[in-house]
Amino acid sequence: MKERLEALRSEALDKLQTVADAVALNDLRVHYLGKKGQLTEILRGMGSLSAEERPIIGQVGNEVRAAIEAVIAEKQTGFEQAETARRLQAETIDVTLPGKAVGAGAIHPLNKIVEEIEDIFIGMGYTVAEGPEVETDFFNFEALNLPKNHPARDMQDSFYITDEILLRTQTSPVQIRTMKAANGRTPVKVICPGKVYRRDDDDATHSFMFHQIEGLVIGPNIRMSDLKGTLLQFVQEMYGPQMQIRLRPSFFPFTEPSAEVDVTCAQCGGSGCRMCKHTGWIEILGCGMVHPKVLEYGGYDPNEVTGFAFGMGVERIALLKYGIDDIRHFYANDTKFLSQFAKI
Ligand code: 2NL
Repeated sequence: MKERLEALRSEALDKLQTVADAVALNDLRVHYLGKKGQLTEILRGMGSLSAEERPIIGQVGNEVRAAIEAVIAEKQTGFEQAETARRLQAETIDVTLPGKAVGAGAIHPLNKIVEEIEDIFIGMGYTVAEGPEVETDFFNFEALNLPKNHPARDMQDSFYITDEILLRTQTSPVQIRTMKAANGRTPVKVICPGKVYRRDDDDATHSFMFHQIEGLVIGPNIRMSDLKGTLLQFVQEMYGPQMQIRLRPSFFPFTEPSAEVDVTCAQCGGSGCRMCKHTGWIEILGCGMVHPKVLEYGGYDPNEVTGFAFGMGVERIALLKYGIDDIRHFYANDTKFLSQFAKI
């Protein structure tokens, strides 16, 4: 029996020398030392030994088990260290590699212009007001001195939802709402940015939806010179202190008198170029003194208070500022186009 035990030891130690991995190692452990393994199998024959032989064989059995276990433990440690080394190698992070850039979004160029304009007027004490894009005929036309069948309504073909409800064609209805909410109190100093809608065929300079910013000031003794000074301040903050403005007479049903405002051509500084058609001036907005009827619709007595108002198209300002040739770029959601303005 002793010979069988020693033969088992040398066979087990031989096999263990060439074991390839932890799985094979465990198979060998079960094969030699497991409950139904070779060692147990041999020792089961101890019952037939004499009382003198039994402890001797028992001791040899223990030595064989200890020898096999020792090599298994040694191999096990070896496999574990090799695995740790493999993982350390495989999972190495090169901390010197540049990080992956996160594709951060950016503010849309139109919204950026709106925010710049808002900031300038907030600096002059204005508040910003917003209102519904779906408006009633009253706020969009009637209260702006454009009664039904007024020929000026032809100027702006509109998207009607019912006879009385339409998509707003300017942001002026927000200003009428602001006047009514003020309940006759002065001063009112408000700017109203937002989307407006007109039934135009889209082309490089027209869109059925575009953005407008209108401004309104109401108070005792508000004069045209206040309007002119305010617009000059705005233009010089927006485009630079060297810029000048000029007012040309115009007509809007909701202002009297009315004017169109030109600003020094930024391209040529006023000397004349292709962009300003050799006039040195670029038109940027329309304005005027609020019509007495509009003051009345807003809840004011035109004998007590006066006011000025102005309106500008945001797309036009953006096209001029960035030298863009087609308004449709603003609505295409092309990130290659939009990302150009992320850092400006
Ligand atoms: C333009 C011209 C303008 C106004 C808008 C206005 C609003 C009220 C009363 C009187 Cl509540 N006027 N708005 C006045 C003059 C011109 O817009 O060319 N916009 C793109």
